[in-house]
Amino acid sequence: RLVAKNVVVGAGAVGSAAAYHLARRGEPVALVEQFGLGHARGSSHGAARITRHSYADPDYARLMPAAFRSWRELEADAGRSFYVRTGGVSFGPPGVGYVDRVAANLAELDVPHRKMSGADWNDVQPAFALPADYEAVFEPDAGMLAAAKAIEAQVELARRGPDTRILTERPIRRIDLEGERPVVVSDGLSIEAERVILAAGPWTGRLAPGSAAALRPTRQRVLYFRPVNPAPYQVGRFPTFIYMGATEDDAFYGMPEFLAPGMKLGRHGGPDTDPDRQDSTVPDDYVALLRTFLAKHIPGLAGAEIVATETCIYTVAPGERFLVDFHPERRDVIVASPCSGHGFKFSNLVGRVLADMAATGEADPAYAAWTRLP
Ligand code: PYC
Repeated sequence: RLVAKNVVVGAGAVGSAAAYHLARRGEPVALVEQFGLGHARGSSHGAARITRHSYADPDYARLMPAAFRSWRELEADAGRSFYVRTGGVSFGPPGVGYVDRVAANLAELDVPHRKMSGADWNDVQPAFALPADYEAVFEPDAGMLAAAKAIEAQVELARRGPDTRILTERPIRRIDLEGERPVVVSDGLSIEAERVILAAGPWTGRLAPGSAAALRPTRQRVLYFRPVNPAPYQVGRFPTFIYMGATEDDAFYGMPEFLAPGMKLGRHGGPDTDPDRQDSTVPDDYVALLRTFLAKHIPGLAGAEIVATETCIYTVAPGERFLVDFHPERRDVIVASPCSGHGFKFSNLVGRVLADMAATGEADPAYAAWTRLP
């Protein structure tokens, strides 16, 4: 049996960020991961993620300036950069209201942006062929984060703390809350902790049963397209994009080629799944759906070769919000599921918030929009 001051369960984007921020505060930390570091079974793998202030939900838009700052701080600590500025466009058919809400939030935050019609956007960016009456808003500061490299840096910086242990291949079976202190139970190993941060991605609901009903793991398919002439779709010429249609499942995103072969594209949303099941199949009808989307909006990519595929899991909370809170009955267990398919850009900041919650036993009201455990 080990005894540890802070135990973080899960070494993905959020857990590694929490360990880094605890170590940065001079706190001892044990970071426990059920697989190897950088594994592809959860939500944190892959080369890149979109970052943007362009949010329709004002609670999340308002937290983006702090999220951008937190990546800059990580870059300063690590001595290398993870953010690349590509610009990002959000677009969709008229009447949906998404673009209006995004533009209103950008205006409120004083973030540079330009709202325009589909026709105007096509003039700016000839790779696109949006219907003329579409609505679009372009944010020049949107871009991408080098996801895998940033997580590696967080782990590396966590290791530089005064007393950091990283335990891999350690599946956590349960968190025992019977005694005075929480005990994190693995096979042949129990760790008694002063505080536990549970950041286990799609496995979080199982380890924090009170929150399980609110957390729904869904399986996403991500495809990498490489056209014969990739130059117009590369960083410097092509932006990240978010498309939002009239229905919940009519949502797509894409980003230029960056640290991976091909341009990344996916539908935002997927079927419910069991995170223990490994399924990397990509159904033909899903490929057809993406090609139809491309034919209508970015036609030069519709026939492009698919050079790689990935699956990953979203852990979706009600309203696509985050779930970051103390356990309802005790302050020494913190449950963190800031995902819902849009969490990576916040993950370093969430790590800092979690480290502060663990160290002080208090939640900063500035982040109250996240802290909603049912
Ligand atoms: O939050 O920008 C985002 C995003 C893109 C794809 C999935 N989430």
